[in-house]
Order: sequence, then structure tokens, then C-alpha cells
Amino acid sequence: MANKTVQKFCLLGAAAALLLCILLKSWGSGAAAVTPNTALIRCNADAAPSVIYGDGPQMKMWWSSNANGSGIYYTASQDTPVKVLERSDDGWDSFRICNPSVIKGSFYTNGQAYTYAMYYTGTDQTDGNSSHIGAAFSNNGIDWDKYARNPIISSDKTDSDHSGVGLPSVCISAGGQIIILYFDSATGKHYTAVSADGINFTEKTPLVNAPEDEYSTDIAYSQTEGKWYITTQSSISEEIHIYETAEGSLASKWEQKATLPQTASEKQENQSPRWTRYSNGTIYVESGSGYQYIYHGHTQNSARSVYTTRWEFAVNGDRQGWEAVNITKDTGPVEGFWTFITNKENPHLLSPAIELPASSYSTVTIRIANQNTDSAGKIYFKTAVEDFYSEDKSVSFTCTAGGGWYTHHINMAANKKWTGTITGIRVDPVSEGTVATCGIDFIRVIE
Ligand SMILES: [Ca+2]
Repeated sequence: MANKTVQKFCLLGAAAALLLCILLKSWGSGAAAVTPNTALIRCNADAAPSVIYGDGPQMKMWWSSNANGSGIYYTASQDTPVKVLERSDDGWDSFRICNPSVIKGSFYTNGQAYTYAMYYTGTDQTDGNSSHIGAAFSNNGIDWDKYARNPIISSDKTDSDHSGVGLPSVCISAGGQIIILYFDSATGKHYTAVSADGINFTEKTPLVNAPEDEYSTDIAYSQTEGKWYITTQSSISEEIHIYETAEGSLASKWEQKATLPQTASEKQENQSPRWTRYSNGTIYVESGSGYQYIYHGHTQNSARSVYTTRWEFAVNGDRQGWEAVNITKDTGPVEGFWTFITNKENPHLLSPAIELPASSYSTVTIRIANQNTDSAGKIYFKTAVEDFYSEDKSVSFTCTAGGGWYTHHINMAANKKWTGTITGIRVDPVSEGTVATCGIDFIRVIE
């Protein structure tokens, strides 16, 4: 594990000329468990976007780029990106800097008060070895002062054979403590450490529960759910994994919930995924859609993906990536309910592309009103191994007729082919539509 080759934190992305750094007007939308969508920034070698929502009217993003010399860039929504942190002229971060993680809080260092802290990886080695983690502080997110006594975290083994420490991700706890998660290539382990001032971190704690052959790239806490969301990247591919902790501690079990495949789509690459977070590191969940956004990128540009297993249809006209077949009078969701008329055989709804581990999910829950006389409902699914819908990959349920609202819990694990990675779901409310109305309140895939 320790000697896998990708831990050269600051060599992610080939150095190349800055082509054109513009934010596309649309930040995009999408609907799937984790599906890449909008190309965000068309630069070379952009990676590790640290995204803050709710700090002012615009989203803010800091990321690292090797274009025009290694540095950390910043933008607020549509603004032209600007370079906000440079390499030092000499010393530990003089060759490359990367992987910023930014939080907002109250900090005091270098003899003055600051409101933003950035943690980043740096190296003075052209081969990317001997990386350390340093801190910088700012009052506006644009003008940064490096901590005078950087680096703040180093590997136990700082010889040039190891790439050192990197991939810092930082949150502020409810009690105001600063929590950092990072990776040390010398031991092949992830560590957490805690600080009161953002500079002096306690004795590090190894996370023995972190998956092997993966690097954690970001953490985000959910106060409402009392658990952590974690993104990781495979050390042997560009596959991204999504984890949620079983309990409120990063030391509790990491349960894998979704995958973003290695080849997301053309020119949208997958490295260094980060959550959209509030300024203290709490996860941002979009109201209505329930989407949680992941930003990632490398080499070609940056991209945004969505993570959800619940489609609530709360936004008028937004089918959240679902497609209706063999129905009529479909205007999409209105005031939280998606209604249409089933008028043919095999009316059904097709999910967007998803990548869900069957072992973490067993049940499809659907709230539906059915005015047909037929009540022969069925849920089909497809998998990575059999990536098509078929009768032997389905579970029947009684979709109660009469037009009342009912919530059905369909145990998909009852079908022995519900295994591996689930790549799509098809909902057939009835086998034959009798020119009657159906309404969907929500579709969820749950544990
Ligand atoms: Ca709804």
C-alpha cells in the first residue's frame, strides 16, 4: 500500500499552458446517484476544487492548477479566476503547491486576526516527494498570508524516497475545534488531528477504518444526520468513491455508498473530488432536489457531479433525470408531485444513470397514487454486470389502485441478481395503463 505510485500529491496533472480560464455560464444540473455533468472550468491541470456555499451571495471556489506555474486559484461564481497563492521563492513549497482546503472561522496568527484558513500541500522536489502541509490565512479569500512557520504537518519520514503528507481536508467542529484529515504516504495511512488555533495540531490519530488503496480527498459533516460524508480516490485508477460514516466519528465505519466511474465523460476527469460545503465544512444539501454536489477535475477541466439516492420531485418541471415512457399528459413535477396519464401497456419511469453498491442498499421506496384498475406494479433494475433491464431482474409489488396515496417499500434484495453495482432502476406502476392518472411523490433507494 505505502508504495503505490500516485501519492505524489503535487504532481497531479501535467504542467501545461493556461488555455482559457473561464467559468461557463451554467453550473449545470443533473440527477443521478453520482453522475458527472457540467464542465466548469476549461483550464489545463485544474484539480482539487474547495467549494464554499452560503458565504455571501456567490459560491466561492479555490483550486490548484499547474498552468502558468503552480499555484492556487480563486473564483466567485462567474468571475474570472485569479491566482491567489504562489509558490515560495525557496523552501518546502518552492516547487509546487496544490490541494487547497478552505474554511471560514476565527484565526489569529502572524500577529493579526483572520477569517479564512487554507491548508495546502507543497513540495520543493521536482519529483513530488517530500510533500508537507502548510497553512495560509486571509480576510477576504483573495489576499493570503502564509503562516510564518510553515509547514504545520510533516511526515514522520521526510526522506526524499517518500512523497510525504498531503490531501488535507479541514472542517470546524460544533465546538470550534479545527479537524484535519490527511494522508501520509510513508505509512500508507490516513490521519486525523485537531487544533484550537488552526496551527498547532494535536497528536495525530491513524484512521484504521479507512479503505486500502484509496486516498481521502474531502470530508464534510452533516449536522442533521450526525455523520460524515467522505470522498476518496482510488490509488490505482481515477475512480471516485463516496462514503458515509456509520456514526458521528470519522473513526466509525466508512460505508461505501456510490461510485463515480473512472471515465466520467470526455474531458471531465475525476481526480481530487470535493464536496460543496458551508464555510465551516458542513455539507451543503440543495433544497428541493436534495442534491449534494461534488467537484472534481484534472488535466482537462473541472466538473461537477451530483450525489443523491432520493428523488423528491420538489422543483416544478424538474424530473431529476428520470424519463417517462408509454405515458401521456406529462408536464413534469408540479408542487412536489409528478402526475401523468398511463394510457398504454408497460408505462414506466427510467432512472438516470446511477452507481450504487447493492450491499449498501436493499429497498426501493416509492410514494404513488394509482387510479388505474390494474395494480400489478414492478421495479426493474440493471447492474454493472448485466447493464440492461430484464424480467429476471425485477421485483413485483402491489401498486394499490383506487387513487389514494400509498408508500410502498419494495425489497429489491429479494432478487438474487441485486448484487454488485446497481446502474439503473425502472419503475412500472402498472402493467397496463387504462387511461388513468398516476402520481409520484418520491422515489428513494434506501438501506
Ligand atoms: Ca415529492
